[in-house]
Amino acid sequence: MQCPATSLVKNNDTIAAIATPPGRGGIGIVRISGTNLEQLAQTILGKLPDPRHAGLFNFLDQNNQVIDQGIVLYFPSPNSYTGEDVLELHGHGGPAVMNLLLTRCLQLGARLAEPGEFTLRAFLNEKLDLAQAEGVADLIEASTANAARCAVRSLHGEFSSAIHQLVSALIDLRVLVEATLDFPEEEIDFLQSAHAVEQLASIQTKLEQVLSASRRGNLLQEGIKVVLTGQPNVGKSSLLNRLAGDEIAIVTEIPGTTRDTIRQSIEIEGIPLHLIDTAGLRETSDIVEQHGIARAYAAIEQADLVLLLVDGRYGVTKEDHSVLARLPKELPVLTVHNKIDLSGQLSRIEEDTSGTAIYLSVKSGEGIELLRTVLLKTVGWQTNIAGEGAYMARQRHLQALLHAKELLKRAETWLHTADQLEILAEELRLAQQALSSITGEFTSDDLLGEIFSNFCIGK
Ligand SMILES: Nc1nc2c(ncn2[C@@H]2O[C@H](COP(=O)(O)OP(=O)(O)OP(=O)(O)O)[C@@H](O)[C@H]2O)c(=O)[nH]1
Ligand SMILES: [Mg+2]
Repeated sequence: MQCPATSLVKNNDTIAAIATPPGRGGIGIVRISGTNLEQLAQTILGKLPDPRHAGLFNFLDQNNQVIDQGIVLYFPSPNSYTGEDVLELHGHGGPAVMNLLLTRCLQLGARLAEPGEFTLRAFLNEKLDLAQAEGVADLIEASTANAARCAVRSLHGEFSSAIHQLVSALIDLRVLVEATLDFPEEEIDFLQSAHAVEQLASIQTKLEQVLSASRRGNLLQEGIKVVLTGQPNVGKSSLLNRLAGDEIAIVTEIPGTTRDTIRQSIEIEGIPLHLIDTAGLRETSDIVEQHGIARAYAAIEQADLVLLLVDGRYGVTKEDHSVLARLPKELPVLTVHNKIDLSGQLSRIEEDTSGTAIYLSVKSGEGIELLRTVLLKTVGWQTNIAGEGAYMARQRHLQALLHAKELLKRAETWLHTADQLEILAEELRLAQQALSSITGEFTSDDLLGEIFSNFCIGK
């Protein structure tokens, strides 16, 4: 659901929502935010609660009948989550009582909050920057302990502060370059004596560190798509089942068993891997199988990593070579020599110029642990540092960081030649803008709408 564009404008009407999940629970919370909640609080509670003190109150309907009794927290502006007055009514967590409470708030002039609208207000009132606001949503969404730790780091502003440090170093360099523009005769000396080249190199090194921490965090959040491909009957579906620990795909000794793509998500050390089993690749006149093979190639187009399975008894055949030739050039490929129980080989990893090969038996399980380790290594996950220091970066953050990296690379060329200083100044300005988009200083309303509409209601 998309946030209406109007809610991106700083609104000060009163919003209310049930902040706890639907269903029954010990406690349910109705949360209200607005510029002046005194009247509403007094009407529902009979008196104004003390700020930031838990108090026991009756929650009253329009006839002064008690809807529920519970704890109330009142945070007057500006010391609240949204920066406005915030009132939390902690009642009993049943759908009927929660709806009665919410309806009462709406009768008193509140409007139902849009998804993420409380956090949007916090952002617009500068309680949080955009990366922190995204950290809130990512923390709620986190499905592993590692992901939760990363998200909380973003929420506490560690990611934002790394970005701010980069931006501030970049501003220093920009000031220098812009000043040099005013004295063109002395430009080389001026930049040299101010160590401009060193300043830029140090920014690039820091950016590289942030990028690497962000990539690791992004892996934790989004995981990677791994496509299993190869000739029919080599054991692709068997491997999917083995890694998933369940009989997901049909396995038979008949070549051409799998027709459709079969998707299953698993986790290795908290990293989500989205496995996609596909139809065996071969020349065929069977129309259903042809469709399956087309889907297999379509899945490969979307893959982050391909496992090319081969029968260990025959190794990489000329058919496999023609499959390899069709794969996108940049796509990492692991060759898996399966069925070593039949070929009599030992489980092992071999690395050469053509890439990494792993020998295993899906049937006996020998070499499967090795495969798990290699999978993590291939996606850049360093087990020893795991989630330490990783930032819960989203795709848009990675793109902004990569864009800034490219602009700085271009700036480097101009700086070394001390030529075309106007262009250099412009590259630096754009790099700063790219970085600032992460924390929300340069962000379009459309993007804000998209980000906040993906929150749950009540947050
Ligand atoms: N001996 C042995 N047999 C295996 C091994 N892995 C899979 N098989 C057998 O090989 C046959 C084919 O396995 P599948 O997993 O269906 O192969 P596939 O690559 O998915 O085949 P298609 O779906 O036809 O493309 C089955 O009979 C499996 O039991 C293995 O490591 N050792
Ligand atoms: Mg199969």
